Amino acid sequence: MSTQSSQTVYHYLDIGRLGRGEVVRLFLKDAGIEFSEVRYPYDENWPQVSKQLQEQGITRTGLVPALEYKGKILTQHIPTLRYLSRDLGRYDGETSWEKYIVDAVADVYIDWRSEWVSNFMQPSEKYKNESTAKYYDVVGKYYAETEGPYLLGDKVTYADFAIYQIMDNDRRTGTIVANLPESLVRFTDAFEKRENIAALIRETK
Ligand SMILES: N[C@@H](CCC(=O)N[C@@H](CS)C(=O)NCC(=O)O)C(=O)O
Repeated sequence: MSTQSSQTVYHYLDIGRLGRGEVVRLFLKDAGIEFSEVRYPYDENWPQVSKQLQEQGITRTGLVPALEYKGKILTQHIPTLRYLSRDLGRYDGETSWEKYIVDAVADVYIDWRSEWVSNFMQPSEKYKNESTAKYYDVVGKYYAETEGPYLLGDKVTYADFAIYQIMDNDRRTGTIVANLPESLVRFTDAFEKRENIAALIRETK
C-alpha cells in the first residue's frame, strides 16, 4: 500500500501502553523518528472505524497498528519492525545466526502476545500458572546466552522492544511471574535506561 505523504503517522487503538502498537511506538521513539499519532477509541464504534480504515487502505485486515512511513503503509507489527530495521540499517543481528536468533525470539513473542491478548481481560489459571512460566523460562534462557543486557549482548535489536513490552503488559495485567530470570532483570534495567525510552517512561508513568 502507498500513500502520498512522507510524514510518519502511527495509527493505533486508544488503549494506553497496552497491546501490539506500543511495541512499534517504543521502537519509533528509540530510533528518534518523528511521528504523529492517530488513536481510535476501542468501543462500540470501532468495528465501523475499522471498516473505514480498510476502505482507506490504512489497514488490509481491519486491525492495527498501521504505520504511514516514507510513502508506504506498514501493518503487521513484527514485519513492520523488521522493515524499519532494514531501512535504518540497525536493530537487527549482523550474521545469519544472529538474525535467526532475533527472528526466533520474535516468533516466541508472537505466540506469547496472542495468549496475552486472549487473557488480558480475565487471565485464565493456565495463562497465569503455566503459559507465563514457560515464556519467561524460554526467553530468559535466550537472554542468558550472552553477557547481555540485550538479546544479542550490547546491541539492541527489534526483538528487545517486543520482549520489553510484553513483560511490561504482563506487569500491568498482574500476570508477570514472581521470579523474573536474572537475564531478564538485567535486560529490563538496561532497556529502561535507554535515552529515549527513559524519557517516554517518565512522560507516561
Ligand atoms: N498480526 C497483527 C495483529 C494486529 C491486531 O490483532 N491488533 C489488535 C490490537 S493489538 C486489533 O487491532 N484489535 C482490534 C480488533 O480486534 O478489532 C499484528 O501483528 O500487528
